Amino acid sequence: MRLRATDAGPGEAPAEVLERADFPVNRGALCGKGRSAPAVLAVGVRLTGPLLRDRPGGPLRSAGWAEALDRVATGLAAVRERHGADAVGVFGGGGLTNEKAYQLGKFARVVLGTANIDYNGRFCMSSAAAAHRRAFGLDRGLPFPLADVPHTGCLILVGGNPAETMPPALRYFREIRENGGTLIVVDPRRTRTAELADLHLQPRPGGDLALALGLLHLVIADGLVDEDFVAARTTGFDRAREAAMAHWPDRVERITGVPVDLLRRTARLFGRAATGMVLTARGPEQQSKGTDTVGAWIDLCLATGNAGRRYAGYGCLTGQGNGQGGREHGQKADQLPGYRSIEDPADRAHVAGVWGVDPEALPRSGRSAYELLDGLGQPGGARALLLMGSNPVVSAPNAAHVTSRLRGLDLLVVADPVLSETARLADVVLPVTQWAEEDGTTTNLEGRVILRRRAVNPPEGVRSELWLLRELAARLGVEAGFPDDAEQVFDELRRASAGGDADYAGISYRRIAAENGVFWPCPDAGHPGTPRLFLDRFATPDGRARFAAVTHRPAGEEPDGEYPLHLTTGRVLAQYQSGAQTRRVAELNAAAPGPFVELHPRLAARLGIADGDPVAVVSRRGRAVAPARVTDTIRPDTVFMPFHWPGAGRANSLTNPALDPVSRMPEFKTCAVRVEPAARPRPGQEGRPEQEGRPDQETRPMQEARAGRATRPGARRPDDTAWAVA
Ligand SMILES: Nc1nc2c(c(=O)[nH]1)N[C@H]1C(S)=C(S)[C@@H](COP(=O)(O)OP(=O)(O)OC[C@H]3O[C@@H](n4cnc5c(=O)[nH]c(N)nc54)[C@H](O)[C@@H]3O)O[C@H]1N2
Ligand SMILES: Nc1nc2c(c(=O)[nH]1)N[C@H]1C(S)=C(S)[C@@H](COP(=O)(O)OP(=O)(O)OC[C@H]3O[C@@H](n4cnc5c(=O)[nH]c(N)nc54)[C@H](O)[C@@H]3O)O[C@H]1N2
Ligand SMILES: [Mo]
Repeated sequence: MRLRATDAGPGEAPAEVLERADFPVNRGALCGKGRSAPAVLAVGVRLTGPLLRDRPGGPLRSAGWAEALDRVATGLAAVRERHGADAVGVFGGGGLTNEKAYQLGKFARVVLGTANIDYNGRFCMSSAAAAHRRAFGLDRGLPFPLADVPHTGCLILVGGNPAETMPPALRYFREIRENGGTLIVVDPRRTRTAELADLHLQPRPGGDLALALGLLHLVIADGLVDEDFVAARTTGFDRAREAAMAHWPDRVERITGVPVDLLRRTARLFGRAATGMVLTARGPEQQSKGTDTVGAWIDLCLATGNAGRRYAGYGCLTGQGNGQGGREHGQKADQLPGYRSIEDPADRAHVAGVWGVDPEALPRSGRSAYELLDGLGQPGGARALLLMGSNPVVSAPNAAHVTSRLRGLDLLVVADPVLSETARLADVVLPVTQWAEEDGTTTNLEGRVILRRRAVNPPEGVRSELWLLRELAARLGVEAGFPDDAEQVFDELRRASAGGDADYAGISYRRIAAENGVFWPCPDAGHPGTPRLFLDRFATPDGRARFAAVTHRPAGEEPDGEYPLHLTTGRVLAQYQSGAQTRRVAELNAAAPGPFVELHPRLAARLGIADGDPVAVVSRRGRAVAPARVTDTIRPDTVFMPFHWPGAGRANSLTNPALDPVSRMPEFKTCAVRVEPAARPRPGQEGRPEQEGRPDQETRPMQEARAGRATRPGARRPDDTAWAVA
């Protein structure tokens, strides 16, 4: 994709997007959010200067950069002084470039000296990452290029809906069938992706672990195990076989709701295919057993010899713009750059050497994302938070609780291009540049490092994160080591990652530009990069892949008499994540104006609910109200809500923060709820974002943003804005 700068008036897109047919990953195709992306760069919806609050509960007012940064630096220093370094928390985002993620991690460890840094990627791919490392000794989303996908004989896509979440990649899934292969989709909903499949397995939310074990059971029973592969390239099969034996087909049908006949057909199609792939996305991963679930699907691949060879293997579909790179360079509590471990003495020494600090001075591993948020303002928890690239008021599990924790902080600092729901709660808001306005690299799900060059000028008054980290470091007494030039940061990142799992040492801006991206590991300038991993050996000490050998267990919360239904959550095509940006784009809002609750016609009839009626979804943590969308594409025992909206229809008012013991991933994909008819919220009353903030928070920049939105040509106000939060 390329951007062309245009002359833009207030509230207009400052650029247009040009598609690039020669780019190998998407072959030039973009989805609607990509094409409309310039609109979120538009001046009218952007913050154009820092905001700060003079007293708790007071209004946000405009401030200059020097005043805002002084306030942040003194505030952070005061908290550190009184409560210790770990009382300053940092929360990053998988949308940040590699350079920003790296610099934020370094800032936390070197300038603040805190162990408590984590990021929203914990809510995203952490279970797949943990399972990858456990099985293969290395975590890269795909061990092969995406372009290999159409050539596999049988693909099982578990809990992913690329038709809505990754449209540019959808053609690869279609091509499997055009090439004579089989596509099998596992999803409690018959999604647009499931419509494309040869087989659709529709398990209960949380059933994926049992399902994978049931398939492994059948593969073994049918004699479809690749004994040579298992003997030569794996360890631990005996225990995995034993675990699978306890998951016979009838039992798995009872747990998952998937008929035995479909289980058999799936096991045979996969086990007999010349090559097979399993790809997971958030469906099976965002569970309190996500790591084991992914492990069980990897076991199915290993048993059938589908790993470490061409057109076969396990992979995870990425989430955010820099979902892969964002988890490699030190935003994660337990990680240092290059995917090094913060607990490993040699790793600590290497990174401390690059940073010019004493290894002893580096903090240890801190709290994971939800635990960090849950502890805010509590004894032993952080009392100040620096937040960059996430909007947890909308996107964190158990969001009402998280919001009250954010309110209890001594100091909340939010860096964001727009006034998100979380920024509204902040004591200081720092307006920052975003993708098209700055140089930087990202790493895609294939491990391909990609360069984005600055294409347009940022609005007046906006600064880059690299700049503001440099300014804050200086105010906190660290003058060197925080350049604001992205390429300089990248060159340091290369050194910090050298010899690590995600080794970028041989990758330079020049090479990335010349080669359409470079795949890590790439240890030196002469190395070609590594598009396909594990062809000769896995990245474990003995070179063999490890079976997980796990057994089924229930979700953190299963339906019962009081809360008889499963709630699952996810995405729609036209909105992105917490919606902080896409809800500000008229074209996208017209396509997806507000939250809804999908429910099956049988369930709707039983509850006396018609399509479009307001319904309340109630869990042990809260209540959400949104219109019913009655559809037979969902299981009758399950309801679905997208999570893109704050206010009355916020799905995360309901979700369960039960955490996976390994990855610390919360259980976004299943909790127990009941559904009941509800009163329609009065227009303008419910679902408005102000509900999240203090009443006096309508700032001038916000009023301008609203005005800009309302008057933008083509801005259509959908009838049911009461639900939405345009
Ligand atoms: N339009 C759009 N695209 C996006 C995003 C966005 O917000 N909007 N976000 C990006 C990000 S960060 C991410 S992480 C990806 C996510 O991409 P996906 O993982 O494809 O998205 P989700 O909608 O969260 O979940 C996928 C599917 O999992 C199913 N599911 C729910 N519960 C279960 C379960 O228990 N088992 C199984 N097998 N399936 C289940 C849901 O019905 C849903 O269809 O999308 C990226 N792309
Ligand atoms: N119920 C439920 N909840 C979920 C999920 C689910 O499936 N169900 N999925 C989870 C997943 S996979 C994810 S990834 C999270 C995502 O949810 P969030 O972590 O909230 O991510 P975004 O909505 O992308 O928020 C990014 C914020 O950063 C800002 N931003 C964008 N670019 C930049 C930048 O360069 N710098 C800075 N400082 N800010 C920037 C945006 O304006 C926005 O306010 O949600 C999680 N929450
Ligand atoms: Mo994500």
